[in-house]
Amino acid sequence: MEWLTGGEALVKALYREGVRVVFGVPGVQLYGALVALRDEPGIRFITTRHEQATSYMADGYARAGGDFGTALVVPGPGLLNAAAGLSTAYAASSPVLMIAGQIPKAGIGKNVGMLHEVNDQLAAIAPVTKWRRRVLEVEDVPVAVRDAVYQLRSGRPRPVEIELPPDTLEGEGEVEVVAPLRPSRLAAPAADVARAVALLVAAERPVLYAGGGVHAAGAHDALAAVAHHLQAGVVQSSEGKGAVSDRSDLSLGAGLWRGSPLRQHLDAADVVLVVGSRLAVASLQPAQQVIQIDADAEEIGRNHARTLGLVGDARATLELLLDTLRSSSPPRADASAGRRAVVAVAAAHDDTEPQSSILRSLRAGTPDDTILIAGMTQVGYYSRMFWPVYQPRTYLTSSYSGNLGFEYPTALGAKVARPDRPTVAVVGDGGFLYNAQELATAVQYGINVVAVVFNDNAYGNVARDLDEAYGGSYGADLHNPDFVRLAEAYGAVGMRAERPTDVGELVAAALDLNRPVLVEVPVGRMPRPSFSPMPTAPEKYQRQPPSAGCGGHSSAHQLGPAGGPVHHVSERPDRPATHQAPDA
Ligand SMILES: Cc1ncc(C[n+]2csc(CCOP(=O)(O)OP(=O)(O)O)c2C)c(N)n1
Ligand SMILES: [Mg+2]
Repeated sequence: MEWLTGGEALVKALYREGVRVVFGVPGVQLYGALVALRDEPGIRFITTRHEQATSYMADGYARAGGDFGTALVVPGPGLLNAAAGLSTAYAASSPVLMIAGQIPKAGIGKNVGMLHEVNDQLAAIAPVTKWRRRVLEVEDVPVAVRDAVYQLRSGRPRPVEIELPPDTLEGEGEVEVVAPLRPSRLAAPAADVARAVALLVAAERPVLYAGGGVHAAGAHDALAAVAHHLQAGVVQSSEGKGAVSDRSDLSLGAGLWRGSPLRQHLDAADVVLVVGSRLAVASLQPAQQVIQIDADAEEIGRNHARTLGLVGDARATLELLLDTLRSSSPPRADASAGRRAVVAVAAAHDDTEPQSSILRSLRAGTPDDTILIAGMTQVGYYSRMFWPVYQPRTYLTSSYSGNLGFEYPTALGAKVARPDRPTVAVVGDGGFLYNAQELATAVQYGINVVAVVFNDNAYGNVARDLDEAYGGSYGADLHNPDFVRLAEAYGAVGMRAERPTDVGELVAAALDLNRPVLVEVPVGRMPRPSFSPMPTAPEKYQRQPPSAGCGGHSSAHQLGPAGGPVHHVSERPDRPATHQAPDA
């Protein structure tokens, strides 16, 4: 037992749980925590310029680094400012510990109008957190931290929040800084695994489908071993990219747009082993047998009826499945030639310009272990299909949350977690100005991210949709600063590409500088890739027929999971077009 303030108890508990970095914006309700952080040399506090960046950075830190990320914000508007990042972390199943202030204890729930009061802020953030707790007594602080971290490390990783009033943070008491709980990451029940193995052994054309849960569980090696034993290729969702290296012949890539070679290959499967994905966009056929490994029992069968659920940790479950598989059947004969053929035919569709050449240039200019933040911009959307990923946790999206603006701060958080890895944010002019002020944070703390800003002076995606489908753009033109001078004004390095395809060379040079760099790439409007369906406007707005080369997609408003112009949507009328978010 120690005699501590609530703030000291908080910081000691955080340290004991392994927290070494906190992203935050201070304020009066947080002074008790802030001074305790000041006096704890083992934790780095990174002050951002807007609360939005605290949660985005914590998310990037978590997903790139593999441990949870921690943020600290004032109550009310501070927490609400940070909610967009929680939304992304929630969608991407990313473990973020949000620590929020509160108004003084006596005022909570009275709605009298105290500074930063948002009455019932627990309810305000409930939809973007998996667990929340208000802590009122100093003595309860360490247990709250322990329980919050237990939530982050057990089951499905998603954001959690604890909130503490200023009088709790500044009050004193006898406190025990309790030991962390180490949740055991259990495999699914052996009987279920045995049933799954029987299905897989009997399968004629098994395919694996990897989602973000593979990264969350660190299930990469077990996944590859199962795929190898079965000689089954691994299809990846955007979140699952990197589950298997795209240098491996086991990877079939992520190009699941309608009619794609990969889609045909997946359609031909009789059994699909799904790991850590809710199958929001896979659109499997009703007759296909799915085996779904997921830490979250609620995800089992959510998007596909014929599902055998294996509820458990993906890594532990795949390891058990592998053992059972190896003892029930010999490895299958090499089928790599067939997989290579699928990949080759898919690669031939990588032909939309300038996106294709830009991505090739960028990939050539970035080492294999580069972390790419795939932004809500044309090149970002295109990367979901065609950016090869070679290492786990090196490709981050905003998942189905689809947040514009997440790109740069998420990249900064990733770089804080992995300073050894080149980190590149692919972002549009629109998205960059959501968080351009974090250039100051990058310079202040030496977070050497390269932001590649594709500048078309527009919310280009919106402009194109409205022009092509709704009879004319509106509200999508942007006036921008001089990006090179903007970067320089912050003390970062600014570069401008003469031609879009110079981007790879510039980024390589930028990475060599090992400084915060902004590379502006002036671009024009980019064509809609053939795999990306056009939204269908009400008839009265369709003054012109959809322009040619748009893939001929029709009917329903077919949109992607992450809010980009998307991909892998239902291609048959008999399949419901669910989980589709707007293009823009
Ligand atoms: C938080 C949020 N607000 C709005 C949108 C809608 N939206 C999607 S793409 C887009 C335009 C993006 O513009 P930019 O970053 O310049 O990329 P571009 O489409 O021009 O390549 C908008 C406004 C969104 N996805 N997220
Ligand atoms: Mg733009």
